[in-house]
Amino acid sequence: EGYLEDGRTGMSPSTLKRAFLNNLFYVQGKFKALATPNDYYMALAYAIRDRLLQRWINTAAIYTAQGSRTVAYFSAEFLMGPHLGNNLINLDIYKDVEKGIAEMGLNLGELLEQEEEPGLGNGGLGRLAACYLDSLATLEIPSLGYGIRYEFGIFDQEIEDGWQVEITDKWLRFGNPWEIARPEWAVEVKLGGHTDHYVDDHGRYRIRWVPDQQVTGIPYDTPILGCQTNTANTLRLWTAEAPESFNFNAFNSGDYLGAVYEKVVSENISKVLYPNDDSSQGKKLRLTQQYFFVSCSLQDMIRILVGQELPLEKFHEKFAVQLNDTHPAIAVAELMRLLIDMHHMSWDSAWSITQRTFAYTNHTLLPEALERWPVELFGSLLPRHLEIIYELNDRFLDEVRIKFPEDDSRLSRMSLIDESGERYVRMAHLACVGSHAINGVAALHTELLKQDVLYDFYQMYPGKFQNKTNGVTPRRFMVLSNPALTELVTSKIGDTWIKNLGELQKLEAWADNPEFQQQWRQIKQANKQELAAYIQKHNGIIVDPNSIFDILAKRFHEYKRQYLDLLHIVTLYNRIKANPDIEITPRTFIFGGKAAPGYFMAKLIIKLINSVADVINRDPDVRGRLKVVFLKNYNVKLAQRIYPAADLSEQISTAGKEASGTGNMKFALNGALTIGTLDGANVEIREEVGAENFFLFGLTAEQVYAKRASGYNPMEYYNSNAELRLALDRIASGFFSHGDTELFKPLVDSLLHHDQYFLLADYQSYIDCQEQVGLAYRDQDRWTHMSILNAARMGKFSSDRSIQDYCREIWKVEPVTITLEN
Ligand code: 26V
Repeated sequence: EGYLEDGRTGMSPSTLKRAFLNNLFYVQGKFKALATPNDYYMALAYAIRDRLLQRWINTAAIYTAQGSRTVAYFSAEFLMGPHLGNNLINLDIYKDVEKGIAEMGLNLGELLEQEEEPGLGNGGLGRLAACYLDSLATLEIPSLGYGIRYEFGIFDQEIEDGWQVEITDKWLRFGNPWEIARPEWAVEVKLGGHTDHYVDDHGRYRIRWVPDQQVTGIPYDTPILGCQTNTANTLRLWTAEAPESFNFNAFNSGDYLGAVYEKVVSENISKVLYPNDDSSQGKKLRLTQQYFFVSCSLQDMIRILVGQELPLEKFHEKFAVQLNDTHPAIAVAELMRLLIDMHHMSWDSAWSITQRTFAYTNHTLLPEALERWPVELFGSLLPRHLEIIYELNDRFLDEVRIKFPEDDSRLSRMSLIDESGERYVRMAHLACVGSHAINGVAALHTELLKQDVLYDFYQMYPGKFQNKTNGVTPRRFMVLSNPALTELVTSKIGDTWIKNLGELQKLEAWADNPEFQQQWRQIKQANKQELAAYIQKHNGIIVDPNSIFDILAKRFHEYKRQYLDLLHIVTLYNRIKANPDIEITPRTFIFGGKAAPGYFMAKLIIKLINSVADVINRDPDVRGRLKVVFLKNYNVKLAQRIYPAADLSEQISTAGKEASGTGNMKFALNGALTIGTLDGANVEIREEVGAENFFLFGLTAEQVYAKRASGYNPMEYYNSNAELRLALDRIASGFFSHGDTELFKPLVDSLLHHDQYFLLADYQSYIDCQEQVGLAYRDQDRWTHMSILNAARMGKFSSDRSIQDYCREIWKVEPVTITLEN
């Protein structure tokens, strides 16, 4: 004793406390009497950041010294969620810090609430990228996440008169303690203009891109700490700025306003995240964003390679690049351009390196979400890349001709350019041709890719196709968000399950133990009470924690069928109205999720949920048996409150439409039972937990295809099903809209006349299945048994498993152990 720990690395409670108070004084410039909750949050964040920096610097030093093979995860979205709590968990000091903070008369939970979450993603795809970074660091895999530092992330959702209203997400307004700007590693990105073909001094034929605009990319780095390891990897996000010298001094001297305008235009590139997750609208700014971050990242990787004195020919040995959907697929053409035009490599060498570098993950089967860019727009922004893509296409179609002679329709189906009408560049085709591996995100999804969306590419390159079922990190979605359950589990099976989720299986031995069941139930009950308090505070609605918490939380989209859940609610309500004494297992229906701002039907469904809630929640006939709640602004923070409190997880997409789903995994990990279709990862979840522990309903993907092919007529279901008719008629009648029969007409009509997503076909099966849910819940021992088994059998759905599969089967990369020398 007597030894004073270093104030910036020491982990003992007294050192942490000293660091916290130091930061309050020297960073925030406050003392306790004047400090706001945000000052306290900042003081703690900087104390934790110091601990991360030590690990981060050691990690970087070791990777550099060893020249380690590195994964580069390219993603237009990283939906990270708040950092502070997660870093406390991964540093394994959550409890100590909570205690120390309490000793100073403060509450850690309140400080954590202060953090504005970086919402730099729309939903599943962006959150998956965040889970993968957590697992890469935990598994000690050298890796970089590359993306865009949007100044405004996904909009904040307000509800006004039942309608969604979008508010700008100003997540940076109080500063961001988790990032460090690295202006010394800025890169230049060219845009627009034309190409010049010329002969150089050595008589070689060359091509030069003469752009009409240039922007600077500034990297901002955030450390990504692994769980109980010294590894701290990097998330590197790019901000666009106007360059000092382009057009400004040279062309605009004297034109101050013109120069400032150029600056504004440049900085627009990283201004805002596109909030659509359903359709590619062909907006030039979106393509500019994609090219901007991809070009910055590839140039950065070349800088790293050269810095380690490795030749460009080893690019693919140093880096494995994963393309998170087609958003970064322009990387295929950009790497070719950099290698050929900038570094004078031959086409064939460059192509071999490119194909060996990239792998592509597909995340959607929806045809409207497949990205394609009008050729003219593409060429006006990226003239050189368009040339490269044409050349690639010529060579690729020659290959197709050799493998499948005399098959013109195949050539036009597979071409990188869609020439059936207006001409488009097909980004998924570019990604397939430029990658050595192509994967779907759940077993069923990969099968459907092979049979349908990418059928021709599967025939051409069967060896490229693989499945990598998604996973989620148990650190954020169990240890951090459900501390009571974590403690109970750990008291029975030790804590190694946190990094080896398969060990949860040991809980099966306790599934019928009455005392364990009782503890399990009490924890769920307490979590439900916490969510009930949140609901009362934010919605002013009192809900019964003894009722089934039946939750649907995800982006709003017709294929996800929030509307089907609503038809069930209206059906139960109609039964009560017809027979006020009917026995119904009490339920609280909870919805959360955002709709794309331009998605009319999705927004109308939100309005309908709120309208139904208004009527049901105050109808005395219901006598508290049903409550309907719409929680506004569903984001990572709110999700962490929701999963631990769920009894029933709604995973009810039309079979064949949801690529995987990941919320389904987070709910089940926290002991919710699933009601779901055979879609995405639901199929594998049901396989793992056992059919008897899963509420299955609805048509299979195959049956949906067959029905569509043979001519589906939703009106037949309406005419032959009295309860369904009553539910739809009630909505149409104006009952939920103060007599207005026009308001919800588009919703009712879309079901009766099109029903693209087969709600009416699945209605009765869903209602019957929900009846079984209600009955099962009445037998609490049986329900608890099922709940325990669901959690115990989630081992497969850890993102650690997914990442291990990617490492072994696609990336061929090994862990590197980090020791703390400094
Ligand atoms: C798509 C698009 C389409 C073009 C315009 C902009 C834009 C922005 C984002 C997206 C993302 C849609 C893809 C997506 O989020 N897919 C989801 O990926 C999850 C992770 O693999 C998966 O669990 C979900 O089932 C799938 O819908």
